[in-house]
Parts: sequence; structure tokens; C-alpha cells
Amino acid sequence: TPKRHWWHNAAIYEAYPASFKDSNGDGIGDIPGLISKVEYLSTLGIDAVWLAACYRSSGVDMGYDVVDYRDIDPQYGTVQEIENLIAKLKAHDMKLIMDLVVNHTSDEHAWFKESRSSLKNPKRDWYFWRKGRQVRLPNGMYERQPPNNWESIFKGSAWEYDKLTDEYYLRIFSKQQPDLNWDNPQVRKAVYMDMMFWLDKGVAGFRMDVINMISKPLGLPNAPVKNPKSPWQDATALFCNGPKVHHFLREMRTSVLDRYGDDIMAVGEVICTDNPEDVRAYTDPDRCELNMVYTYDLFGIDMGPGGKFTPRPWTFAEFKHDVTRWQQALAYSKGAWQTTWLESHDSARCVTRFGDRDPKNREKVAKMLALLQSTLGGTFFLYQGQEIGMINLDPKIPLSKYPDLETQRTFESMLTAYAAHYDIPVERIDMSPVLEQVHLKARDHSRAPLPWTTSSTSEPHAGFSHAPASTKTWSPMNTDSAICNIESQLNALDSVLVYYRHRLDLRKRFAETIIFGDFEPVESTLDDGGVFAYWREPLVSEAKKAKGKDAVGARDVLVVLNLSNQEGVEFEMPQVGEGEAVKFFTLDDTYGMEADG
Ligand code: TEU
Ligand code: CA
Repeated sequence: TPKRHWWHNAAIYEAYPASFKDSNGDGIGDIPGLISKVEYLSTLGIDAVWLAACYRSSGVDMGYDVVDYRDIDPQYGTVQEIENLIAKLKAHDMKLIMDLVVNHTSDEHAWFKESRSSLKNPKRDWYFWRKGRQVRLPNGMYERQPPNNWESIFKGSAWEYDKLTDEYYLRIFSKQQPDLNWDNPQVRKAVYMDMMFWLDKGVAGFRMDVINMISKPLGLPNAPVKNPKSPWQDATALFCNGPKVHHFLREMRTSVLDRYGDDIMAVGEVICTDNPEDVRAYTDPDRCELNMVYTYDLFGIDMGPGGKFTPRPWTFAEFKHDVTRWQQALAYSKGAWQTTWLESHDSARCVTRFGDRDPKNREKVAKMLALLQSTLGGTFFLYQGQEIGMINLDPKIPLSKYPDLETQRTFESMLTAYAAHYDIPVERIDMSPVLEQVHLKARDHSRAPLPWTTSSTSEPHAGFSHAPASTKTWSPMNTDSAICNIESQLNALDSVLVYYRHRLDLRKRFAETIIFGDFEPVESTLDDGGVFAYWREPLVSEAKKAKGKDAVGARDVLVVLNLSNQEGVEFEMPQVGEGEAVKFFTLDDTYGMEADG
């Protein structure tokens, strides 16, 4: 089995800088705000903070459009404050992981400005510049069209025309996010230097944004036409996991990360990849690339084929299958590693997405999901607000108040597509089914500022910011802070927050079984029923393995979850060997009872 590192059994907390804590009253979270809450994270049982993108940015995609990798956006603070944060975290035995957004830069980044300036600029080849295609129209005229048919992840063409040099540049996200050309060794060197700037300051690793997109296929060929109604086609299969991605990552590991010892952590955002072999290729320790990646089955389980704002009915059977599949495919005993996560700044709230949305069940849903996630193997990721069971924004908040560009563009492109399809004006399209999906899945839900206290006249922003009521927070806040805030949950023994704290603690106490052990579902619960039961087994010695997995002592923890909203579902306890110790976790006990065979 692979060498052990600190990150294997770490609980990592994603802090979204704009929404964690505002220290200066401008309605936007900031680094000093985060520094002021380090003790809170420490008592929660957190080992490292992953700080979502906070570099100087053009502010189009909430920091994922970076203008300067060596600077912090002034709305969040300064480089010095990041150093202070690292020091304060260290004093509490915690580490800092920074985001690394290097598939693309902002169009305001100095590299892009140079690249754009002329055909001859030495940085021209740092991005993908191509001539347009001249397409002959039925009327005999010619029209200029993008170099290929790739669709942007944020909709429309993935190419942007630039008049200055009469060429297009590739930008798979928004037009302000041009893709870097990693085939150019100077680009890689420049990125590596910027990474070292942060490693020198003591960051413990990186979360690498869409890192499996950095190698584009030779010749940038058209994607196959899957949607004949649109000129733009899904090209993720072409630009994800491209020809040189493993070469680049190995180079990054051996020439950059390894200089700082073998303990630097690299977690990859590897999108549109659901084959375990492809995932293992990134995380196999012998290949010296990444340590772990996020997998996306549960993230996409409710997204239909027409995109994230189309519905997809999912079943318990599927949910259980998805969990089981990855737990087994990336088991530590197989030399692999994985992450366990339910929320991020790109998802909506798990309580709303997976629960029945009945207010009286929300706490139970939150705790059940906490129990599920905390009894799965791998590095544990908690997204801010998940620990208090936050739910999605109040549906009464109008879409126009949602700041996320992905939400806005996706909604708009659906509207235009429907209008064209039915050939009626946009005003006459009934968008209520789409809005319902926005209320379920928009990224804005998880980006709502954290409620630290109950909202009141003296605390108009629930302790997130001391700004006056007349100052709006950068993104709308949840309206339920009276029943869901950190302060009151810290003081209530039966709160979701206290529950998470105990689960994280228990996870570490039984690390060999829960974090590193094998996962074995109770087969009879893999149907579409409400029960999901699984064994967590400590790594068995070779001798025990030879005796078979039913050997006495091989099984250690049985988790039985009721996913349904019905009480009294039945579950028949599996036979337990004589003298075999079984620990029961139930929603209501703090630590679980312990019983013998
Ligand atoms: O996300 C990559 C990504 O693919 C998402 O845009 C995802 O498709 C979407 O959120 C699904 O709803 C990363 C960052 O995490 C995200 O915040 C950025 O917007 C994106 O890259 C561009 O940098
Ligand atoms: Ca602020």
C-alpha cells in the first residue's frame, strides 16, 4: 500500500473567500475575516483550509479569471495577509491549500495582453490563436466563423474573435478566460515559477482547477455533432484528458512540487471523466502526478442531458451504486486514493439536492448525509456552510439577484434556444420549469454568505458583515439564519454542527477502518429501497485475506443509513461472526454504541 502522508486522513475545509466572513464592512468576505475564524475551524476538527481562488482577478468568474497569480485581489486582502493566515493556521496545526487556476488566465493578464497585441508578439503562441473559417452562405456571400465547432462550458462558441489581428482565440469558459497553450514550454515554466512563489511562502499544496483540460488535441479537430440544432458541440471528450496531460503533470510534480518535499498535496479537478482507469492514471503514486481527484457522479446525478438546468430523475439504487463504485475502484488497498465530498462552490446545497425539501426533515437529512460522507474512505472535504446544514436560497429571491455568470448564461441560452425552437418571442416562453431547476442547482446557493449569528436589527447580515442594513452583501443571503447559523449551533448539543464535529472525530479515531479500509456494500440493500448499508473493513493482513473476507475480525464497521423519508424501514442485520465486534452508528448517539457479536 502507498506511503502515508498528512493529507490521507485530513479533513479539508473549502473556504469561499467572498462569502466566509467580511471584516471591513463592504459586504464581501476577506482574508482578515478568515483569519479571525481560524479557532472556529480548529475546534471543528479541520486539518487544512482550501481557499478558493482569491488572486487578483477581473471579477468575471469570481476569481477564476486570474490577472496576476502572485497577487491577491484587493477586495480580499494582500499577499502579506495570506502569509499571516498561513502562520495563524500553523499555530493551530493546520495547513493552507491554494487554488491553482492555470488552464486559462484572465484576458486582462499581462501575458494575454501581450499575446493579443500583434501576430509577431513573442507571447502570441502562449494562447490558441487561429484564423476563422470562411463559410459560403446560400446567398453566395461569405461569413467568417470560428475555427472549429467547440461549445463553451458557459455556452455559445468556445472561440472569441479579436478584430485587432483578425484571429480568434480559444476560451472554453467565458470570453474573459482565454485558454493557455501548455504545449509551449515557456508557458509551463512561467506557471511553475508562479507556483513556487506560493510554495516558498509555505502553502501545503494546490487544488488544481480543471487540470485535465490543459492539454488540447493536436489540430483542434471538430467535435462530433450530437446536437444538430446547435452550431456548437460538446467537445469535452476532446479537450479533457488530452494527449500530453500526464506528461505535463508529471513534469509539474517532479520539477516543482517535489522540490518542497514529498508532502505537498495536489488535488485535481478532473471533469467529465467517469472511467476509474482514467482517474487512476492521475492518482497512481508511481506515476508522480496528482494525489487525488474529485469524482463527479453525485455532482451530476440530478443534471439532465440538456444541461444542468434540465431535470434528471435519479433513484436510490443509482445513488448507492455511484458511491459504491468509486469507493471500491479507488480503495487504498488497491494502491489508489480518493476524495469524499458532497458540496463545493460549484454545486448547490446537498440537503436541498438530495433531501425531500420538507422543512421538518432538513436536520435529519443533513445528519444522514454527514454520517454517509464521514464513513466513506478517502480525504474528507467539507464546504463552508455544509457543517450547519445550510440549504439553497429562498426561491422568492429573483433570478436577477443571482450573481453567477454560469447561472445567467445558461438560463439565457436555454431561453433563446426555446424561442428559436418554437419560433415564438422570448416573452412568451414559460421558463418556470427551468427556474425550478435554478432553485435546485445554481452555484449561487452555495455561494451565499455564511450566517455566523441570527439576523436582527443590530446584525442585519447575520454576523457575516458588520455593514449597515443599507449595504447589500455581494450575493444574496439565506433568509433562515434564525434557525441556521453557526453561533446557535455551536451551543446546541444536538445541532448539525456538533454532529459533524463528532463524526470527524470518530472518523479519525477509527482511521484504519473508515479512512483507509475497504468498502463493502450489504448486497441486499443495493436495490432501490431506502436502506443503504455497508461494511467498512480495516486493511486485512495477507493471512486474513487468505481465509476470505468473512474471516472473524475482518469486518469492523457496519453503517446502516435510511435514505428515505419514511420511519420504520426494515433492515435485517447480517450474520456476525462469534466474537466479532460491531460498532453501531445511529443518527442519535454521539459516538455510537459498541456491542459484541
Ligand atoms: O469549474 C469547472 C467546471 O467545469 C464548472 O464550471 C462546472 O462545469 C460547473 O460549475 C457546473 O455547474 C472550475 C471552477 O471550480 C469554477 O468555479 C470555474 O467557474 C471554472 O472552473 C472556470 O475556471
Ligand atoms: Ca470585506
